[in-house]
Amino acid sequence: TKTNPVNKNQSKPVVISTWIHGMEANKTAWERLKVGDNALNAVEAGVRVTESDPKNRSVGIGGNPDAAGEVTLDACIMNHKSECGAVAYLKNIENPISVARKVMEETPHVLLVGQGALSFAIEQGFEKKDLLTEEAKADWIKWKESENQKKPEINHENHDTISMLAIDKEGNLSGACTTSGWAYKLPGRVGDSPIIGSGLFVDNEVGAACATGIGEAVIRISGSSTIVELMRQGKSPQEACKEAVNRILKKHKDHEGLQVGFLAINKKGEVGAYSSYYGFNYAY
Ligand code: SD4
Repeated sequence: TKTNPVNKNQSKPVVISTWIHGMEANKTAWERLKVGDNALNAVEAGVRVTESDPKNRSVGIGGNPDAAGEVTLDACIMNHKSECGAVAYLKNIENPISVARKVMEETPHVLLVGQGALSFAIEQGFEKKDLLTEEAKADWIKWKESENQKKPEINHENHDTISMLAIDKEGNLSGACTTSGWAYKLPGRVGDSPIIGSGLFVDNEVGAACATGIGEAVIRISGSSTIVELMRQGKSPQEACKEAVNRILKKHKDHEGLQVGFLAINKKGEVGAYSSYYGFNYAY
């Protein structure tokens, strides 16, 4: 869209998130925001809803596994003070976003991965769980037996990370991003979603942005921080998202299956979104 109709009556607080599952997640975030809770608590509570939904096949429990049949999760969170935390290649924990928040609040680090992230989560009291549901396992077995087994599955419909941005009553911004990543990815692969600046970026002076889609493409232009910088230079959230998508398209010869989508919000609570494929939607 050229002009975003939701901006006409923009006011604070506001919460936006990627895809249709964002409706349920936003509801929970909104419960917090409307009573004056801060944006950080809102985005964490919001995306936890999607992580804990076993029917969602690309986030948290029930997420699609990697090529070896293991569910490995990536997530990050960032607040209005530019504090951030992230986990990558995390197994057996239903709500990686809350582990990411603990990394931010309880350690001097930003990103913990793999076994270290899991040990940290357990130390922090998170419960170990089997994340591979029967449905996800059955589909993985089908994929393994299929002819295109060798290449990871590219399909713009199977990318549905939840990324969420919020501005609270005080005008402070926060964001969260969480995913099981690219279905049947190579074991060890990490995408954009836990990478601060790629899957998510917040600068409380300017705005915030987040991504969904093929992480490799988002990382190549440092997607979310690029959008925030474009807004700093005066672009609207919508214009900034569009420029980021166009930059990605320019850098790839083959656009087949190249789904990337961005959301952005500025300090006024104006929002924007843009994607390389039709059919991208978000919840406001
Ligand atoms: C990734 N960006 O791991 C994630 C996948 C995704 O919607 O966004 N799915 O590359």
